[in-house]
Amino acid sequence: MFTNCSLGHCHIIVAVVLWSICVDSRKIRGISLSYKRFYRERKSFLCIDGSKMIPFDQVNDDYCDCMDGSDEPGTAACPTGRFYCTNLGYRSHYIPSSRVNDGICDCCDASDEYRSQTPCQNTCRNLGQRERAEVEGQTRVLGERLRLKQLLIEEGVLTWREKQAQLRDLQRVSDDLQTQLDDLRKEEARRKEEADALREREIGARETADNSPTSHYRPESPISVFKELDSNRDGSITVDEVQAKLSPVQDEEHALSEDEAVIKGRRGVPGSLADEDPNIKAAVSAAEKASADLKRVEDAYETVYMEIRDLREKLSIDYGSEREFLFLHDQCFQLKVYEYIYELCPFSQVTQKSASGEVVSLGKWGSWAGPPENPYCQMRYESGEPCWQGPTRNTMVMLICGTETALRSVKEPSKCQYVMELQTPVSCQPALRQRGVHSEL
Ligand code: MAN
Repeated sequence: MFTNCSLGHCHIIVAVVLWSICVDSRKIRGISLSYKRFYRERKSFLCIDGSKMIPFDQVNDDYCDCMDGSDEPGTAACPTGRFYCTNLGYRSHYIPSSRVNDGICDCCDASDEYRSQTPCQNTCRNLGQRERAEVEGQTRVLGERLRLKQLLIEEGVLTWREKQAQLRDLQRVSDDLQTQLDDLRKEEARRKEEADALREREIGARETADNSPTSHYRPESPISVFKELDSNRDGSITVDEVQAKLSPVQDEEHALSEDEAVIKGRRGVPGSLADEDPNIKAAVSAAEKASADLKRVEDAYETVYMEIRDLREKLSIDYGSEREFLFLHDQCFQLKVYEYIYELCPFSQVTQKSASGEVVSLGKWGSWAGPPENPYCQMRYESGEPCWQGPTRNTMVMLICGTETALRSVKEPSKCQYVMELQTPVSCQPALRQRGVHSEL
């Protein structure tokens, strides 16, 4: 190409090339790709805010013409201007244009110090590599945490199903015990009635015998006599009680002997009839057995009832949209901070144990307390032990993402108001968008 040209022609070509490089570098410096369309070389340049039209060669001429600083993207001339660091291989960003050629390397590609004495190195490649490695590391860790989260969700689903099945079984046991209770109550009532009827019959027979003209003992009714004699109301009559009731006071001569007291006592004591009559004895022991059977089943029913109640209470708690927090139930986490040992039992309570061993409630499970878009990032525990001359103790638990599930920190930002951090993979969220390292050309 140059072989045929004269020296004069060559000078012109070199001048044109240098001019175009100069114009191009002036035009391009400090502009992002997306803004390039505003700086297409024409005769004139319209300030980006539309406020002014200037000749194009006044762009980046180190004199500020536009109010918005858009005519000087590559110089420090405009106070409101901003310089775009392309930073190929790393992240591009803007810096205030006052930092252009100020002797400090701001852009990692050194583009902001194009006319300064400072020898800036292009460090974008190294920075980019380091950042990519970091991002990869974080992505790997997050991936592992999300895998753990998935396992805990699956564990939660299984536990939930197990608990539901357990509840159904307990309900069946409870229904069965209820039926048994109905039968046993009837059985007990029947047996007692039988025993009472036999006793009444026997007592009636004895009263008839006692009403004979030779008898000087006139009981009103067996029960009232029993009550009369049973002075300490313990349900049994002792020889001393009979002697005390039937012997004239301070009259040694007419005092009842022990044998007389036993005989007289027996006449008014329905229970003791069983000792004499085998039929009554059998009926009483059948009634006692029915009572014991009933008591046994009542106890079993009570136990099952409590288990059902606890299980229902447990299943009524909100464990997250995928029941991902269910695994925290029945676990407790401790952390020692200064002289206190703090314990968080999720969905149950928070306590503070002092060096002296005193345990103070910092609140009972209240509710999820995160913002509407993420309610499961905070838990509120309320109505703990009242604080001396202060409020009731309350605790806010912040759930944060981490590999292990553990209590990470406890603070008391204001008196008797506690804030804890519970770390768990269940609180990890997939990254929406990683900040990518710039690859704009
Ligand atoms: C105890 C602890 C503290 C609390 C004070 C308030 O010492 O529960 O956390 O601040 O009581 O008197």
